[in-house]
Amino acid sequence: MGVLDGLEDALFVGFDSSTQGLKATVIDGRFRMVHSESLNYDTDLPHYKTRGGVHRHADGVTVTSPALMWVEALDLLLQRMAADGCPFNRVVAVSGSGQQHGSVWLNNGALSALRGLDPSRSLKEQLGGVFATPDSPIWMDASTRGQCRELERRLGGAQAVADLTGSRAYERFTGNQIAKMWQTEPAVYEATERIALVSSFMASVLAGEGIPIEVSDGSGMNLMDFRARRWAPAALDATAPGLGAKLGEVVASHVVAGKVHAYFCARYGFGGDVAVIPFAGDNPCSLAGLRLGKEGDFAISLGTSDTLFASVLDPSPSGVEGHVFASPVDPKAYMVMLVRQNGSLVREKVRDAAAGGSWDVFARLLGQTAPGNGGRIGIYFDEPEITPPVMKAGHYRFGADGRPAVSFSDAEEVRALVEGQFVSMRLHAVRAGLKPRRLLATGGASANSGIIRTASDVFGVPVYAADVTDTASLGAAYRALHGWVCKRAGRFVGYAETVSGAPEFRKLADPDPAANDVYTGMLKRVGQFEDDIIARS
Ligand code: XUL
Repeated sequence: MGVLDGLEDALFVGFDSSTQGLKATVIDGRFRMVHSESLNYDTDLPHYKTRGGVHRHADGVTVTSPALMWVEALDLLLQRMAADGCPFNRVVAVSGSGQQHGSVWLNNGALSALRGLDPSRSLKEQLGGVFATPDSPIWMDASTRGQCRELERRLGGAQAVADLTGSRAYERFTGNQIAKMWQTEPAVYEATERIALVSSFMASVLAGEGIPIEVSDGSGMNLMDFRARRWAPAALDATAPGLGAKLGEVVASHVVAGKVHAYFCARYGFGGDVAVIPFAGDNPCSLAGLRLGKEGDFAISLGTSDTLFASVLDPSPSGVEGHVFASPVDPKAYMVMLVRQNGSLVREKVRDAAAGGSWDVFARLLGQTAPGNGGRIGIYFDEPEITPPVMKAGHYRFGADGRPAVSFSDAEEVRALVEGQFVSMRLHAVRAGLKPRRLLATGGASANSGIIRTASDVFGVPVYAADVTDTASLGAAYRALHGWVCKRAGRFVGYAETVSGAPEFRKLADPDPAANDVYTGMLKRVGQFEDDIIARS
């Protein structure tokens, strides 16, 4: 019997609680897309007054989102899906994806409020009072530099933190955010019974109980022993007192962790026994959506942040850059990843300034210049950057002679931006020992052929794409299916075996060797310019 036999009509939902909005993708047991729906926080829930789904604080480094907005979004999204006739009664399992690192601070009454959800009142009405702080620190927050240095000092240096937790201390990683909360707002810390991630929080709302933090998302906290897949006592102790009890256990990715609460059955028509598979981070879910497994297969995700990631069996974490997470689909594998924070927001800004807001004009401008941009190089940061670690925003332009340039023509600017982003990504991939042999593109910008061509030329490898650009919610739906298949079989079933019938990828671009040589020649210069910028920031 095949692992999917009998599941033709069963449905699997993948939610994606991203920085900007909430989505859901519904597939059947034959990988057919049955339904999808999305909403945008800024425009659909304008009363939270977010921009890009976040609140940027006046200090320039603190970034939070209102946790209640995520709750209200869930009701709104499900209402829209129900109104569109989504057959919730056929759903057998749900899972989800959440922006990584963001934390939700639940107070003493929260778990009982979740258990007692009443279908005659909205989630917003019932869960408004469950937060020890209404403002959840999110991944764009860069305010914990001091806490990072302290963690590295306590654990024996950056490499020691990476060897234990998979990454050196990073500002956005949840443990450092927790240390800051304990130090600066001890009353909030004391009032907190449970610290959830965005992923485990959304799962907990759906299940009406505390769903644990899943191993791949738990790897983004600087708190978990990423090989043992449990909290590292030394990291907990170095972060805040009594932290283990506030975090709960870590849970494997593919198990049934709860069932959808009666609230959602009564309001939206879910059946009475729908499995909740632990929600994971957005990048781990994208890895699942792209079914990454083969040696040398890398994903390049071009979204709010740009990330490069792959599945590996034998990782060596770096104390300088990059992350290693427990895999969300294989209890014996790992995920390696680089993050560049200044991704699509910078591309959109340059598109607005140089191309009148049009991607078509942007593509035409890109076509007007040759690879290498006549020696011009641009490095653009609108936010503090993660890779390379730059604290101060700024646009840096350099002429062919290596001297700072005040401005570029529109065509030069567009090429400098796209080349600068990918050459930097390749540079840091090389430094982290990552060697892509093919790239699978995902995220909004993967639909842009000029950008994809440049990625292929810079890395010197072919680029492929899935049919959907949102592989995080698709991956969450695949993970719901995988969890269900494992439960039904009563054993761990390989992920590759489970998703082998999913649609093939399409080739988008093959690299041009001459252009690739030009980019290889640029690596050193870009590295030097970045090092100068880091030294000044
Ligand atoms: C990953 C990271 C971002 C967020 C975006 O470490 O910080 O990619 O996950 O949602």
